[in-house]
Parts: sequence; C-alpha cells; structure tokens
Amino acid sequence: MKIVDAAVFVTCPGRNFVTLKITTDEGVTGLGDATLNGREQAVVTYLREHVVPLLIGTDPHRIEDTWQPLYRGAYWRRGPVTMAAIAAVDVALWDIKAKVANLPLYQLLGGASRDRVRTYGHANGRDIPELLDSVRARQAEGYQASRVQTGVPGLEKVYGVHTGEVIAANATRLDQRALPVVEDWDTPAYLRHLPTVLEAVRNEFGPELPLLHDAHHRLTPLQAAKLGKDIERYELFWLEDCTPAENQQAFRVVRQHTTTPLAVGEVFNTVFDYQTLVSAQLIDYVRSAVTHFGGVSPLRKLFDFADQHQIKSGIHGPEDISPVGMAAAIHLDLAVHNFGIQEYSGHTDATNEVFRHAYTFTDGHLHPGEAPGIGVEYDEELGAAHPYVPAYLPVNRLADGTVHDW
Ligand code: CS2
Ligand code: MG
Repeated sequence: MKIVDAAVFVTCPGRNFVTLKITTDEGVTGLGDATLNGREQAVVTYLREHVVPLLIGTDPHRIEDTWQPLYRGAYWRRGPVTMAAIAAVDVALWDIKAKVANLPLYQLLGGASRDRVRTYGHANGRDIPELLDSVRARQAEGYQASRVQTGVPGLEKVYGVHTGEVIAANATRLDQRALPVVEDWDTPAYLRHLPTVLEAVRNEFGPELPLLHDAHHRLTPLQAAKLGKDIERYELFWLEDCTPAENQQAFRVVRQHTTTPLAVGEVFNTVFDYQTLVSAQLIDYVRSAVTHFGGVSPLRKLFDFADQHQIKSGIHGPEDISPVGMAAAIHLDLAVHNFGIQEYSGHTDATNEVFRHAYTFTDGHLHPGEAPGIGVEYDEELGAAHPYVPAYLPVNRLADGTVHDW
C-alpha cells in the first residue's frame, strides 16, 4: 500500500479547523487534526510545503517510521506548529491502519480498559448565580463533572466567561476575533474571589460533585501555592495550569504547600516538557491533546511514562480540538490504563455536519463507537462552504497595561 495524495482542508463552521486527509493507492483514506487555535495557517503551510511532499509514495503502515523522520528530520524539532503537523499525519496513518484491519482504533491500542469515557464540561458565569445556573445546565446535559470559571469583581472581560451562556454546541466562541481581543486581569482580586466562588458551588451542589478549575497560567508559583492551600477544603478534582509550566521547577514551590491536585500540559508538545513534572511527582494529571502532542503514538508513550508515577490522563478537549482530534482522544481514553478524565465541550451543529463522527456522548460519558478507524468522515463540500476566518486568541493586560499570560 502506498500514499498517493495528502490534502489539507481549512473550514470554519463556527471556528477554524485544519484537517489532513491522506489517500492510499487502494482508496483507503485517513484523517488527522492539525488545528492550532489562532495560528492555523502556519500549520497549513508547514504541512503543504514541508510534510506532504515527504509522504507521497511511502507505506502508510509504517507509522513510527514516518513519525521519526518527520520529528528528527526537521532538525528544528519540537514546537506547537511542527508537532500539530506531525500529529495530523500520525492520526491519519492510525486511521488508515485501523480501517484496513476493519477495527475501531482502540482495538489496535490494546482494546478497551473501561466501558466508557468520563468527561467534564465547562460551566461559567459572569457572577456566582450565573455560574450556578451553568453548572445546572451542564448537569441537565448529562455531565457528571464541571469545570467552574467566573468573572472577577471589577474586571470586564475574563478568561472562560462569556457574556451570557455560551454552549459550544450552538455558538461561535466569543474569544475569536480578526484581531486579539484585549482582556483584563487582576491577580489579587482573583485570589480573593475564587474561594468564595467554590464555597458557593459546594454549598449549592454538595461535596461529591467533581469540580475542576483552570487558572490558565496566570499566577506566580507562590500565588499558586497560596491558592492551592486556600481552596483545599473544596477538594477540587484538579487545579489546572496554576502557574506557567515552562519552568517545571516552579511546581516544587506549589507542591510543597498544597495537596490540591494539579493538572498541566495543554500547551506542551513533547514528553520533554513533562520530564521533571512527572519524574518528581509534581503534578497529578497530564493534559496534552493528541492534536498538539504529535499524535496518538507519542501521547500513548507519555501516558505510559506518567503511569509509572501514578499520574493520570486528562486530555485537553475544548471546541478548538476538532472532532477528528476528539475522536482520536476518545479511542486512547478507552484503551489506556491510567485514564483520568476527558475534557469535552462539544461542537456546533455546523461542525458536526462537516465532521460526521461515530463517537457518542451519553450521561456525561463518551464512547468512540465501533466504526473502523477513528470513526470520522469529513464532508469536503460542506467544509468548503465555511471558509477560513482569520481569528486570534485574546491578549491579557493588567490595569497598568502590562501584558499578562492569557
Ligand atoms: C482551556 C482551553 O479548555 C481549557 O482547559 O485552557 O479552552 C484554551 O483556552 C483553548 O484551548 C485555547 O485555544
Ligand atoms: Mg486549560
């Protein structure tokens, strides 16, 4: 079997997605997600100019022997653009291999280790009453765990909070604009406010509801340590991205002050980003997505490394991971031993029409389905009807104008 074509599609059914489609001489095709939110065209060009020419004529079954040359042969290895491009190839080749075997991908990854995949949804509100309504709305949709994010008194535009209830399945993300929206931030105000938010949620929903919170890289290590300690009594499932994690040593400060479980890694793209965090037991969940981490092949290796330290998976799954990337994640979630939880925001109706998928969401759990491959079909005609729309992620500034992590 040989690869005879590899096409890159960009579509925007509510938000931009980049999809790679590899075609073999026997007519079997495979899909990969190459979406890098806010930098999509960089990956499109990387694939079309530097990767596709290397794929034509090669054997699609040699997944590892395709991945390694793309990683090592680039010389300038790692990074979000490179690893998103490699991820798309890796997933497309796994899709082809599983289709040829006439098996759903999870069967090639060792088979099911559980019956279904537990998820968490996004609950958000400008204020506490709106947040409580949003948690109830997620529960009504079947979610049995919720990430909780609110506005901060005195701030106008805060991460994770949309004016009015934005349910990803039916609305364009408000954080996408032709130029970056400027959001505002005040760490002391946030640190004072979050414990009151969690107190209110626990009072309303009790101690059992798994709650997650994303600090989105905004705290210093000491601020993260203080917050982790201040909210211990609310027993979060995890506190995510509490401090920028490029400096892995920073988590030693956080870890020595709090037992709040820590999740990190959605912006990581190779195992080296985790080396100290995992080997020194500084975190509890690894967050990378198939799409940003070079594909199923390396993410599976990361989970095995994490498992040696009793660290679990928590694959990143907001709506800027396409249904292709989501499907690949769910197959991996079903198969790996050290599964933790899967983030799942759902997608717009228009997205689910472009990307017809076999995975299902029932009672807060996902299942990849039994379709051969990853179980996704891309409708090229419908996809073309939603042309690319330039869009950036927001930028964050403090009251004095200083740029801060978004
Ligand atoms: C967030 C993401 O879901 C999360 O945990 O960190 O929504 C993140 O803001 C986006 O993926 C950025 O594109
Ligand atoms: Mg996050």
